[in-house]
Amino acid sequence: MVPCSMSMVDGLPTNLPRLSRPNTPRPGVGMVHLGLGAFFRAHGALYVAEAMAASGGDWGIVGVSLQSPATRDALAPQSFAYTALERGPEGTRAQVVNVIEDCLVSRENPERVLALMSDPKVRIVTLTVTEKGYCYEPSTGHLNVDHPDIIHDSRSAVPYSAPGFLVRALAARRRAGLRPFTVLTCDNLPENGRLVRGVVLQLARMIDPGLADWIALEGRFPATMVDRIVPAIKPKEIEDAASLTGYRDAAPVVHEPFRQWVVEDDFVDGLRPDLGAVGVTLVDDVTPYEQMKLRCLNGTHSALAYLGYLAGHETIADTVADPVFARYVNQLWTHEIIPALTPPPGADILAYTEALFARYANPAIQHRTWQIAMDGSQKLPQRILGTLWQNYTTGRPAPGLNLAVAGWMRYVGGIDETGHPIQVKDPLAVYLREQSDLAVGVDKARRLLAVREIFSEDLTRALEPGICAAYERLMTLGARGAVEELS
Ligand code: CS2
Repeated sequence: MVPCSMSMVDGLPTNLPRLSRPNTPRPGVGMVHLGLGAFFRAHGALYVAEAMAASGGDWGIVGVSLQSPATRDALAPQSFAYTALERGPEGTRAQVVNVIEDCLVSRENPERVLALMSDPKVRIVTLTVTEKGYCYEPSTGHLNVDHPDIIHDSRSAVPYSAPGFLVRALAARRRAGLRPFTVLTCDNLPENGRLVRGVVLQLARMIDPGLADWIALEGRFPATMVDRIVPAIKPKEIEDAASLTGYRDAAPVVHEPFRQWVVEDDFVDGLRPDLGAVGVTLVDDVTPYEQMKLRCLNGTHSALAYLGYLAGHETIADTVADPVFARYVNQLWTHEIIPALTPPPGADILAYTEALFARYANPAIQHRTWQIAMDGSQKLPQRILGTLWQNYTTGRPAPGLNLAVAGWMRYVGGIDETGHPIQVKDPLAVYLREQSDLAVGVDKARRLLAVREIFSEDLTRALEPGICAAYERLMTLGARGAVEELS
C-alpha cells in the first residue's frame, strides 16, 4: 500500500522516481507492431526481448497505436520502457521490459507509419488489432468491402485500417524493389495467418491486381496461436505497482504466469528473432493448437463472460468460484468441446483443461466478465459456433454451448436480469439491440439468429431449436438458474 503521508498525482505518489530506461546500447529496429495494447506488451514483446537477450539480433520494436494516443503518451516520458507484473496465486513479480524503441499514433501521422513499415530494416510486422481490426465478416472470413475504413483505404494512399497500412506499405516496398515484410498476426482468429493474408490480398486486388499477385507470391503470413491472460489494468493496480517496485510507471501491464506462443515457421527469407530459444513452439501447422486454444479457452471464456455477467459475477475468478459455474465449465469441456476436437500431436487435453481451470481460478487476476463480453459478434463464430456446428453434424447434444449463445443474446439485448442497462461494446451493438427490440420473448433469439454477419443460413437452421429452447430456459430461470439446471 502507498503510505498516506505521500503526496499523490493521478493516484501515484510523486516522490517516487519515474521508471527510466537504463543507458545500455540499443538494438536496431527490426519490427513494427500494429495495435500496441496490453496483450502484446505482456506477451509477444517479452518473447522478442528474451530472444534478443539469448541470441542477439536487431529486433527492436516500434509500436503503432491505430486510434488513441494514450499508450504513447504514457510510455514516451519513460522512453517506452514499462513494467510487466506477473500475478500468480503466490504473489507478484515485476520486471522492466525494454524492447519498444518508439511509439507512433497512426491517426496523427500515417505517413510516418508507412515510411517506417517501408524501411528495409523492418522485416516483420506483428499485429494485435483485435478481431474487428481486420475488417472482415466473421461468418465468411472475407474482407468486408462495405466497411467505411476499407472503402476509404481502397481509394486513399493514406490508410485508416490495419489491412490498409499493410497493403499500402507492401506497395511502397514493391515500388522500391524491396522484399516484403512478414505479416505476423497475434490475434485470436480462426486460421489467423490465412485470414489476414485473405483480407490483404482482397484489398490489394481492389487497388492494383499486380500488387496482389506480388504479395500472393512473395508475402508470408504465418499463423500463430497466442495465449496469456492479460486483463485491462485498473488505476489501483498502477498504485500497487508503484509501491511494489519503488518507482512510478504510468503504463504497467498485468499478466498471469502462464504463456504460450505457437508459430508457423514461415518467414520472408527465414528472417525472425530466435524465438525457438525462448520457448516459442515453431511448427508447420498451427491449426490443431489454435483450435484447441480458441475452443477450450476462448470458447469457455465467452460462455462464462455472458452467463457470469448476467448472474452478477464481476470477474472470471468470481464466476468459477461459484460451484454451479465450475461444474458448468467442466461439463462444457468434457461433453461438448473436447469430443469435437482434434488435439495437437501429443497433447494431453485433460491436463490442458485442468490447467485452464486453475488459470481461471487465479484470484490475483481480475479479468472482468464485461471485458471478455466485448465484441461478441466478432468472437462467437471461432469460439463457439464451430463447435456447435460440429456437434450438430455428429448428432451430439450441446445444451451448455446453446445456453452460452442464449446468454450472448440476452446480453446484447442490453438489459440485465435486474432491469439495469448493460454497456454493450460491439461493432454491431446498435444493430443487435434493434433486432432484439423488434421482437418479444423467444422471437428475440430468432431475430438474432438471422444476423448473417454472424450466422450462416445453414447454421441458423441447425442451431435454432437448441438455442431457442436455451433462451427460454434462460428467461425463465435466470442465468444462474439455467446453468444450475444443466449441471
Ligand atoms: C479473452 C482473451 O478478452 C477475451 O476475449 O478471451 O483475451 C483471452 O484472455 C486470451 O486469448 C488468453 O490467451
